[in-house]
Amino acid sequence: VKPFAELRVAQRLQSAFLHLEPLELEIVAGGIPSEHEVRILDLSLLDSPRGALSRELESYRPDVVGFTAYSSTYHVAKQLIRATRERCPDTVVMVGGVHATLRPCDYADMGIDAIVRGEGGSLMEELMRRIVGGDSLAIKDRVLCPSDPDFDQAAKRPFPRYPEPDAVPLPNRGLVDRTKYFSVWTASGSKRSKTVLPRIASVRTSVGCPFRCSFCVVHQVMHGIYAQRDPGAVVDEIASLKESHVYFVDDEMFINAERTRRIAELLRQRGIKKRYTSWARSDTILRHPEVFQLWKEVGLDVVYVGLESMCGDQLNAYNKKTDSDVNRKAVALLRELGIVLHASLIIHPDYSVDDFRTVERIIKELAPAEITFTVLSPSPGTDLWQACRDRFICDPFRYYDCMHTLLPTRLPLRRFYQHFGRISALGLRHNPLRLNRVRVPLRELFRLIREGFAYVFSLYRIYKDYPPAMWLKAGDEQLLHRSEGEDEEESSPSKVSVHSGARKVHL
Ligand code: B12
Ligand code: SF4
Repeated sequence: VKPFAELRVAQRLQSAFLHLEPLELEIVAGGIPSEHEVRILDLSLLDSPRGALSRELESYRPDVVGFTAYSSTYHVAKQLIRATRERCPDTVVMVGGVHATLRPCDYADMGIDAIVRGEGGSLMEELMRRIVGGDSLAIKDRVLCPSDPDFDQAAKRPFPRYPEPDAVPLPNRGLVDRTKYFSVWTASGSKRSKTVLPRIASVRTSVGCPFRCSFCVVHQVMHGIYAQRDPGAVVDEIASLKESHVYFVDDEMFINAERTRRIAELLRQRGIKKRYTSWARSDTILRHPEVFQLWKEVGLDVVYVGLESMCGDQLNAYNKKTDSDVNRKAVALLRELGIVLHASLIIHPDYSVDDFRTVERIIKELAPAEITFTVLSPSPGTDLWQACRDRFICDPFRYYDCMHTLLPTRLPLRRFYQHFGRISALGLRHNPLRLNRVRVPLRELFRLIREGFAYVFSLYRIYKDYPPAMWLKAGDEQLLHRSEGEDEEESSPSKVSVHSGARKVHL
């Protein structure tokens, strides 16, 4: 089960610009032996998701239910898990995903049977065998059972190592409605675009990253290891996709330029013609312009770059190991290659009006580009989170989405979000479709305008998600109004039987 995003701004982002398939659950499903029946329920697609889960539990009566969650949906996952536990007391309930990996202790008190840390697909065969056999589900540092007496100790152990990439199963992509996943596609080789909202598939060719940016959890979860799939296997997977547009969900796909060169060459040799989006660091782009040139030729349209900031001091503070000059040169190089830049910039809660004005200038400098912003937010499970514990102005689980500030803002909260909304609107106005006057199908144009407005409007209004007493306050004054208590959803218990032999698994 994939939880839905509860905060409006995350919902708007998904309905307007980007909604990716639940690859994490598809990989887990790919590891479940074929004698078991598997379903995936992606609640992020549904209008009344809580009811949908209840109905599904009632009608399908799964023997095993597996939840996934990033920290941005942990708050919702927790409620859904509790509701499932109450409704299905005999069902095996497990959870995995980035939040479970970072902080398994957060799932300890909800009657869950197993908490999976790290990669899950490669564990499923063994886990299903144990479930059928009625054996303990605990597997060293990878699967923890809160009912075990040593759970607290086990939860403090280091993150498990990522398995050999070829041990990770291929995603089972047939379990979701593939027509629902899309991305806005602003790259266009001509003055007219057939679609700017294509259906999209996600592919992961590598996991991890050798860098150690202070706001990022990737290097922690992966112990700084960069795990890479074999180019042949990657190209086979791409060739098998029905979709013509692919989003690479690697943390940094191009770290090993030789490997990505090989993937591009194989795509070309095999005549695979699709369009691609990927993430890359600015220094990687500068180091290997020829690889990006090759990738442009085989279909790379958009590169997401975590520029984060155009100020050297800030980049140093984030331990980004790049500088503003490298960022500028990478932007210029992508432009020269005809690859659309998706620039991701971090807005620090400490920003003043002048800092926001600087961002406005940067937007104009980067254009035409897709430009998006996040608010610097310590992730659960990181040192930064630990260090900031006494400074959170709100429930840091419920509001963790890198849009809602967890930390006090220098500007009054309402003012901060007025500026945040303004730069986001400005960013949207500087996208390549608009600046290059690309003609797009009318239906899509109307949808983009409608959803784009709704998204920007939701950004301006983020401050309204905090108690009114905080709206006009700035800095440590905001600390006085820490929100307390959490609403839990009520759910009614019902009985579910457990079969022997083959199991019905709900992911
Ligand atoms: C692509 C991506 C996105 C995409 C959307 C991804 C999606 N499908 O929802 C976009 C660009 C929209 C995005 C947005 C955001 N993202 Co993001 N994103 C990623 C990225 C690069 C890859 C995610 C992915 O597709 N992974 C592929 C799957 C296969 O891997 P997986 O999730 O780890 O799953 C495996 C295991 O965890 C385990 N597992 C997972 N679930 C389950 C369940 C069971 C039952 C079992 C047994 C096992 C299991 O097995 C899986 C298969 O191997 C990650 C980086 C990373 N390394 O995780 C960041 C990451 C997840 N994002 C992050 C963040 C912060 C965000 C945002 C909140 C803010 C932002 N950066 O804009 C938003 C939130 C958007 C929202 N809708 O709520 C953080 C999350 C930190 C945290 N504490 O959770 C990460 C880790 C990046 C980082 N720098 O720290 N993101
Ligand atoms: S380069 Fe990207 S993936 Fe690597 S540590 Fe920094 S933010 Fe994380």
